[in-house]
Amino acid sequence: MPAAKRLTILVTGACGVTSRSVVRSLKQSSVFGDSRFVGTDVLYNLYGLHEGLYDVVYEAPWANEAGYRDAIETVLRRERVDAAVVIPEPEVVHWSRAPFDVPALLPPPAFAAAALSKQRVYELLAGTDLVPPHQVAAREALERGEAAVELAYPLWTRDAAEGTTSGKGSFKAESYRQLRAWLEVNPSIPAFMLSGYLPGRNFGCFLLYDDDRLLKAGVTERLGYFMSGSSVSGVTGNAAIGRLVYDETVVRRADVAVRTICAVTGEPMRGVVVVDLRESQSGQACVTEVNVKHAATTSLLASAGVNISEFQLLCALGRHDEIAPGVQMRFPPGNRFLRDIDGPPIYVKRTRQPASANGDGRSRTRAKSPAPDGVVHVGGPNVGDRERFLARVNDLLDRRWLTNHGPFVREFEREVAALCGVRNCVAMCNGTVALEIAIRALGLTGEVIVPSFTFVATAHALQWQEITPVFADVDPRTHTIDPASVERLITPRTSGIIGVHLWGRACDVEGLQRLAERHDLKLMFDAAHAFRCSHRRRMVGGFGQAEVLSFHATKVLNTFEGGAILTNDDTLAEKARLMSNFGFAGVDNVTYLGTNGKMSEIAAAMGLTLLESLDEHIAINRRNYEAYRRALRGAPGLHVVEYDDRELNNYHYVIVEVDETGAGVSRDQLVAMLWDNGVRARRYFYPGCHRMEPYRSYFPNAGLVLPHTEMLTERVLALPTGSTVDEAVVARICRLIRSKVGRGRPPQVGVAERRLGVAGAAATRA
Ligand code: T4K
Repeated sequence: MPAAKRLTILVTGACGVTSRSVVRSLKQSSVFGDSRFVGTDVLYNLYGLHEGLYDVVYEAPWANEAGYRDAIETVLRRERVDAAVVIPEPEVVHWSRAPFDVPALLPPPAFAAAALSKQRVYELLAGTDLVPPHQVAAREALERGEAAVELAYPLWTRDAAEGTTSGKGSFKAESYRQLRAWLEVNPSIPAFMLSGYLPGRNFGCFLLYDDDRLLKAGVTERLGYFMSGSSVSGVTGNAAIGRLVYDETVVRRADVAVRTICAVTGEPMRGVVVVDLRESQSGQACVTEVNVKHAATTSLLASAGVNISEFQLLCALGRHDEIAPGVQMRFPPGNRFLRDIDGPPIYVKRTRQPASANGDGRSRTRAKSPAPDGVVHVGGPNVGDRERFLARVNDLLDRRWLTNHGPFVREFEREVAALCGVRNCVAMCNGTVALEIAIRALGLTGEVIVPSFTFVATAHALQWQEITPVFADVDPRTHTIDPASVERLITPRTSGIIGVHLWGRACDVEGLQRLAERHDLKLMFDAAHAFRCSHRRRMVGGFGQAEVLSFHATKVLNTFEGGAILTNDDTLAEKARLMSNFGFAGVDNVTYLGTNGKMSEIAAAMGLTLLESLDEHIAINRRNYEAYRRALRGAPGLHVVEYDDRELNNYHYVIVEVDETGAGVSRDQLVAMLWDNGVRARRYFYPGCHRMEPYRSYFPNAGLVLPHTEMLTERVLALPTGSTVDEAVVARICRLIRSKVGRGRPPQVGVAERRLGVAGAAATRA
């Protein structure tokens, strides 16, 4: 096969920050990485060449000067250029009006010209809610007096001149006095763009179009942002810390803004644009400007695995089929970046490494143990980075948007959906309400089959709606619902099955699915324990018609209280969302019987913060689980229930089965001893739902058909783990356990007999 031709790529404005960011991206590309890079620039400042990114750079006049076309044409000819990336804006406008004979994907001419002026963009978007209230005011008018200002304070001022960067003349004026002072220190600005101050989050939305189709979209969010004057190179601008995210609402609004402008100019859209947006007081993302080129953050996207410069060139060359499918740019969660004014931006894949991996002791989310009172719990909550959580709390207080599907909840839903590989995540106030709403939205009625060996919420969520939970037995090996037991319980009144992925281990999903199909039943899962777990290499979240998570304080990821419905069914998701908000489908329009199941902003702030250290917490869980396994190996009568290491697990529950015959001590005696020593081990899920009210009264004989549940509820012990437990605590707990097992009085009856005995006793009690 002949070797692929080495391409020559022209990048204009070569010395500029953005052009260099594009070349850095292209050098990371598997398609264009070994290309020759040719630059053109006015070369008034050579600083930008110090990185040695280009093979050759030519001097060229400014784009509005007479010699510009000749200079570019000479370079194109001499270097046999295969494709071009055009930057900055004046050159984009020139190329787009009068294209050169080389492939380059540029925005259409009237669009490019309009975008050059903030004033024009605001005029074109006026009448929509995409821009805040605004006015352009001449310096003299403002100097004459307060009456020239039509807007309420605080307001945002910028230089209204065409083509200036957003930073120039930017200032938040709280009063006319402050505005006057700002005029004094900016004598060179003749007219100011005044607009309503947008206090919320700050985004740059990257959009790539071709043939009027949106091909790629992604968002940079600036978390800290400050004007920094100028760098050694003479470049003026700002520095930012931020992160790469995919924010559906922001993308939608940016796209609508672009389409609105195109509707006026009458051009089909193409090229790369970066729309800057900021959120208003009510969390509405508003456009602050539209850039018709890449941004200095372009190479950060490439570092995160999304090379938009590569996609743009592939479009220019007509090689669309080589572009990865899907509009949404996916970035690793918890990423961070630092973009200095002019240095190469720095991309940080995760905010922190798992404590076990770096061991440098600097992580603020390290295990702190034992707990302050010396008592250790099964569900000691993970807390995460306080400063980041408190910064979010400050944000939401500043925004004064505390609940009702606010920006943190929306972001949390997106991150959870992406992590679970599912189309929809509807966040809720807790797992139980999420179960209730999922059950209702799915239309379950009559009888629904559930395991008895689960937290009682699984059953209550049904009974609360007067649907009868019918208890199935579990597989004694996996502790999850046994499809054979389910099948025996199906009656004409059965409408569905709820499997529970107990301890984060997925049910026999396929067995249940077959049953559901055969008997035309709905299938959903209580995945309260199974966030970030997989089954047959597919993430839990997309199985059945819906899956439900819990983010209770004691869970691997907590939002204090919280839960979510995950589903690939958009209609079901929409229905569940309406039901969680009283059935409101818009102001004053109630379309369903609903309840209040909404997650609050502060809960989502906690969830987002903890997502940033999720890997760390899972690593801690795994370390504790391994430590328990090692320390209890060979202990008579004890069996640590194992995780399947071929799957993704959150290792959140350390479960031990105590066989009294071998251990010489009962599970309950062990628990009593541990509690006496400050170890709050738990008998999850004793005594089984069927032995709790109201079910015990409704189904007095249920135990007869639940032999494995009866056996496990007598044997199972959950041991403390999580970030409040370290290896020393695990060692102490295991020493306590070992001091007791294998020494006690031999029990009177064997396991098999005892098991029957318990079932028999249940029947007798009944
Ligand atoms: N489905 C399943 C399979 C579930 O396991 C759950 C909840 C649900 C559905 C319902 O989801 P949510 O509606 O809860 O979101 C705890 C939790 O309250 C419950 O969420 C969880 N399952 C269950 C397995 O454990 P309890 O009755 O054991 O809670 P409690 O208060 O005894 O706390 C557990 C341990 O955690 C204690 O040793 C104390 C410690 N703890 C607890 C809290 C709240 C702390 O150290 N700090 C804390 O802030 O149910």
